[in-house]
Amino acid sequence: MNHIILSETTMYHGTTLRLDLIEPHVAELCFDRRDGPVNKLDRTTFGELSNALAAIRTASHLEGLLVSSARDGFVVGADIYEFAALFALDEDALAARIRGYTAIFTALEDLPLPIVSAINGVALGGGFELALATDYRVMADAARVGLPEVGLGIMPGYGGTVRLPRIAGMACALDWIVSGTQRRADAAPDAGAVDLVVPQDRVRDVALALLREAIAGREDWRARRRRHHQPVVVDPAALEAARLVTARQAAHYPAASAAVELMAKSASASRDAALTLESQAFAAIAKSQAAASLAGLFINDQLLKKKAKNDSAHGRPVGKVAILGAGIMGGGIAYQSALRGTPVIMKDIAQHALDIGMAEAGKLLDKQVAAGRLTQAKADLVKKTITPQLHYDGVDQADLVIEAVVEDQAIKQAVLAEVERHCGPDAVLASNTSSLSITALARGLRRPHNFVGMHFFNPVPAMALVEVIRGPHTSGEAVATTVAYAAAMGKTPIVVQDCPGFLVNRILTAYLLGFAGLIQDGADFEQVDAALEAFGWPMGPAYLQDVIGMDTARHVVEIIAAGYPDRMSAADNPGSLLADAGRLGQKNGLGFYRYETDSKGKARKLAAADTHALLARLQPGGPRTFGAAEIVDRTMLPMLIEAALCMENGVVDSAAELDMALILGLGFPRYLGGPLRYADFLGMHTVVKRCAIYADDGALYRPTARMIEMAAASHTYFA
Ligand code: 3H9
Repeated sequence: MNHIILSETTMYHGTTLRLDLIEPHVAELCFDRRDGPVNKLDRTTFGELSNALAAIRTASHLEGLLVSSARDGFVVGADIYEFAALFALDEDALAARIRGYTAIFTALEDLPLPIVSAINGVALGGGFELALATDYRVMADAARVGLPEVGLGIMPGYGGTVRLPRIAGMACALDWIVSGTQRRADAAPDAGAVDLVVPQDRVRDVALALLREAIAGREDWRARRRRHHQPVVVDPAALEAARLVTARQAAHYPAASAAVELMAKSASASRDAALTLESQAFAAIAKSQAAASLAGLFINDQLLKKKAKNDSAHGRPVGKVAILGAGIMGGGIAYQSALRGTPVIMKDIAQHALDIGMAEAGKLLDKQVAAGRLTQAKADLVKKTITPQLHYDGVDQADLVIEAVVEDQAIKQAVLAEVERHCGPDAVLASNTSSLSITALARGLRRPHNFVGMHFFNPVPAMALVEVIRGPHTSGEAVATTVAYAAAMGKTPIVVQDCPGFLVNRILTAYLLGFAGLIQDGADFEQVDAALEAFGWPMGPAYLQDVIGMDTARHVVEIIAAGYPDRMSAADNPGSLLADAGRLGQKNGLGFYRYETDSKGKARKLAAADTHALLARLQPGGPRTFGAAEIVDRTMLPMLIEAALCMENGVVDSAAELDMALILGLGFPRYLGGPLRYADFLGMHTVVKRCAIYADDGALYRPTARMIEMAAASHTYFA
């Protein structure tokens, strides 16, 4: 039942917007979604917008229209939750649907009266495209505008590629659309995309005043509107630059490149013809793998945010933290915690380790200052909230204690048992381990219910993921407290059950063993790296092990493989062979590759002449050439199987969390959306069929019974 009382001035009222007569000849179209947190352009909104426009057209006394929002933001864009169903339409039907929506914006644009948008908050994607269909845009100083579509694997579809170049010029439009970045108020007017920037509380008044000027004829709104119909002046240099930038990514992320070509093609077209071309190009791009995956990642990310928020409500507040074990890792954790406002005690048994930890925190703060993100005074204050010490004083006041000593079970157990005696009875005790069993580490603790794993990824400030590992005795409150603290640090926590390798390293190990098998069968590691980098990994598996450090990578592979002896074996692991030869990767300048430090202090990767000869020891059959498709399958299939097993074993709660963990923790190619979405994209039937090709290569390629069932029933992980 609708409880809204319609006043005499209400011309139209929907659930997402309303139209009111605010002056005798002026109407206000106000976006005010009542069933959700933000104004967005979904099917309902377009229907209601269409109705509101019809009401305006029948009101012949109207002389001007104000477009505004009653929510904190303006309009956040198209409803991303509708994309899966929308993009499932066949390409022609999708193009027609989108063209239908753009026709509604065109109907707004063509109203025979001046129109001003009052952009009070974020106006992104379709939200900004809505504002571009009006004659003037007044923006709040705190608002942000932009066309972020390429970040979702798509291009603007509601007129952005048509109106922005006609209003602000081709160079601006290419820059905004290709980069996808959100623009603050200081950048928007210079670019010509908005007309005025004013304080937040003045936006509506100033927009209304501007509208009155236009109605009075002191603003030539008709001349401005004519620009929407003029051809775009092609800027060859900007076009060439945009082509160069987008070509590099086009294989996996085709949207930006397609948008550039579309704008080149439609520059001379009439507005309506250009809009038709845009709908067609949009529909083609919406069918890409990146479009499905990246929209999926947005939704996954929202789910994780919600879970962390929920945990924050159930966890204990964390006002102070203690870290045991300084060094680079401890220093990184201390920096991140202090930067986000939680003071830290950093305790170690060695002064030089404390010095390294403080130097690391200081270096990271200096970087923030140099980048203009922190003032020196604020950085100094943050640093003061990190207390390095060799004793346990004050640890009893910490709400959460993170053990970050060397990755050795006996040492960790001893340190944990000792620190537990110094902790408050309710303090959460967390171990930062990448591979040791939380169940085993909890043995010997007096309060195992307070004990949890907290696996930070290296380097801590750069890596968003934190695996929060629940042991058999860990309480819900300890998990919730750790999740909330990790989120407060600005990290993305994902809760996993204790098992060898937890989630990310377990799945990584399956991939590295697939790599090891290829090498044993004679593959050239450089070709494997090249094929997997072309497939979308930031670095191939050989290079990755060099970066991780061969000793660390080897330790992880050996421990985790030992945990799954039925399908994993670390025998003849190339990483172990190189580690035995003292080739630790980047850290000592030689691994699979050789490294030289360039003038900027960065490690430069070079070929190491003798690696092939060394690896030949693992290749009884001699060298063999593999095609890229086989290299991809032999490394990716073990990953997909391990991911499926993690789901089946309940290591993680949902497919969304598993995929996000791999994207954030491992740099899994985003255009694939994560291992499970990739399995969905291939179809489980195809995954199982491809596994059969490698059945002779061992249990690493044996799909689970559930996978076979899913293949038979055409089931997917994501709806
Ligand atoms: C587009 O427009 C394409 C067109 O050209 C053509 C299409 C055919 N859809 O992040 P928050 C929800 S592409 C649905 O927590 P913040 C979000 O789920 C689109 N829902 O807050 C959450 O809901 P809940 C271009 C959306 O302050 C709530 O809003 N637009 C959307 O940290 C608050 O979000 C974008 O890419 C959406 N588009 O950040 C904008 N946006 O409370 C993507 C937000 O129920 N969104 N929600 O969990 C963002 O960048 C951020 O959410 C925003 C707010 C900056 C808006």
